[in-house]
Amino acid sequence: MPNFKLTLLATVIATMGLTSVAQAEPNEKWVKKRFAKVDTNADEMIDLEEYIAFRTRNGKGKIKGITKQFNKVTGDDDLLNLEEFKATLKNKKGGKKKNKKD
Ligand SMILES: [Ca+2]
Repeated sequence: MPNFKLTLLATVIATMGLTSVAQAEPNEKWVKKRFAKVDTNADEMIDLEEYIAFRTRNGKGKIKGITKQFNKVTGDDDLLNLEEFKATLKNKKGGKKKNKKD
């Protein structure tokens, strides 16, 4: 049944393709969705309170460290915009998945 094998192979390749997409760098749509979730008062900026709530939502994370990171990323306006939020996500990932195909 060569056709069956071929179909199976195609399915496996397609599944792998989808998996890679899902694990790739956070895309714009995903980041915006995430941002909207963190931005609980929907003013399109994340303030320290919202950021702490987001980072400690699993009961993990130290407020002192989170505040420090927040201040570092926001610069001088004490508010996190979409670009800065994206930067915090990238920092967290650390680019370790670069050679994941190996
Ligand atoms: Ca906000």
